[in-house]
Amino acid sequence: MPPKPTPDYRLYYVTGRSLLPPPPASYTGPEEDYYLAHLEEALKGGVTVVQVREKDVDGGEFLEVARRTKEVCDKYDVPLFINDRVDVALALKCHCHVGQTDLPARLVRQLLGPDALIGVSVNTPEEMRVVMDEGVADYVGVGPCFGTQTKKNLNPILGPRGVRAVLETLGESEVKAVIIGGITPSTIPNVLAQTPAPLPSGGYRSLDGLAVVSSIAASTEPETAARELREMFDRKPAYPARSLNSDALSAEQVVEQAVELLRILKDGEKTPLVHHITNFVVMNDTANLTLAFGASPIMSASPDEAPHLSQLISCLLLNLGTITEAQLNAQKIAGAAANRNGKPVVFDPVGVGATEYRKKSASDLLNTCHVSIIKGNAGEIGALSGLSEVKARGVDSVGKGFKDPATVVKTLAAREKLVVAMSGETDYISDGQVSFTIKNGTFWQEKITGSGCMASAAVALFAGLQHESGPFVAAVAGLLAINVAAEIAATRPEVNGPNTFRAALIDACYNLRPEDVRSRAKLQRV
Ligand code: 3NM
Ligand code: MG
Repeated sequence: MPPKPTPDYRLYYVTGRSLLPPPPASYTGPEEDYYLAHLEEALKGGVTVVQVREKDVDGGEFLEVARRTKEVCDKYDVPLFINDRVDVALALKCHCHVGQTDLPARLVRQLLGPDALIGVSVNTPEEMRVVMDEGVADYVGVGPCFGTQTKKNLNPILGPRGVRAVLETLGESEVKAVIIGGITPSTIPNVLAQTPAPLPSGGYRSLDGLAVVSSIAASTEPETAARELREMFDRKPAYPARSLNSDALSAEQVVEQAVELLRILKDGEKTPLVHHITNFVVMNDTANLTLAFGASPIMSASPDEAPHLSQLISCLLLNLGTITEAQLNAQKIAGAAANRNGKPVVFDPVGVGATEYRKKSASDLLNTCHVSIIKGNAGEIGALSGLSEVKARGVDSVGKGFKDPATVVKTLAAREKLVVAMSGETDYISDGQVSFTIKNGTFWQEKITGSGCMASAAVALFAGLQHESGPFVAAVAGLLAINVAAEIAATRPEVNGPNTFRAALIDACYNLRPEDVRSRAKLQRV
């Protein structure tokens, strides 16, 4: 065997002969060889690694398929792995991939020697830890990320955030990692946005490649399919998801940018259309508030119109307040469509700490779509962070808050690669690099229901401006606007209880001037 290569794992094609389409009219060779022609097209399109995976054939046929596959791969100088069958790998001097229930990697290494590449499937951080301790594998296949029809006896589905937990364990190890299970052009953007794991050093551990079966095997145009997958992987976004232009930005500069966003709204230069899929408690207030600021609300919870709507809207707001299975489904469809159409998604995980069901729903949602801004109270942000310092009661958080709130929001923002805004007496906002506080607002906001949801609606409409200043400034602008409006409303002579305050708040949003925000903003960098 030649010395061990250092492959490029960017596009890892696992073959699946049973998924091949019928040969096209232009193909004139023997039907049983169409597999090889199809493979060659995929290699032309940019496949960088191949694995022969044959689950239902005897050794003789496996050997023959693998031998002919190797001839094609050699022509393109692409390494070939044999799934499971160490004997076939040995006979053909190929590399080998084993699952958790196949021969142990250590034995495979003994059999194949030091120059073979060995890959192992992992499904959990614990399995990842074992692979690292053994020190035998060159790469791991992490999955299944999503549900797939391609494999029987599938392990639990990880979602991109479960894959990220495995990458976190992998850390700065030299073992490479590819993701597998339901990887298609529509899932890749989310996978690339969600999987990189923050490292203690400040960087990120990202995937080394995408592994697919059906996205190539079932394609009638394997070259085009492979090219698209490769291009999508190569275009992977930078981390953290950019928000601030410079981390030297001062509070004064951020306030000026927020003031400018409010001016754009108030001058009617832009009228963002915000799609709310929200709870029935706050729906009327948040719709009125959106309108009062100069934006337009659309309150649709229909999964059927969400894909079409997502072409028209400026921002999608998802709120967990009175979530049901049907609404969660609509939110997932709308979220994925918003990602595809490049529309920002704002998520308010209302009451996520209160029940297991809400926790699972939030996790489901964050695994299905990439969110730009999470806006929650201390209990909600704590629950998403996996902390129990602040408890939730119903949808309210109880207790004094975190010892170090700025670090909690910053850590969550860095992990999820988005902007986190935590509302409370003091608001905390972070993009994962820097954190700011806002100390505006009035005690009346705690006396009405849905003031947190109203703050999220404000954040969403500013995010809907899709201004070049980015999601961090949008989150700050939304929170400043609602809190300054609330302060002004509290000074109104007619306010003598929660209900008059609620009405005065909508009026104050309607009458809010950019200079009110400039003169009253209490924004600080922490
Ligand atoms: N291994 P598709 S999932 C071969 O989780 C395989 O280890 C998996 O097929 C794992 O790209 C899988 O068609 C099938 O979804 C992936
Ligand atoms: Mg196996």
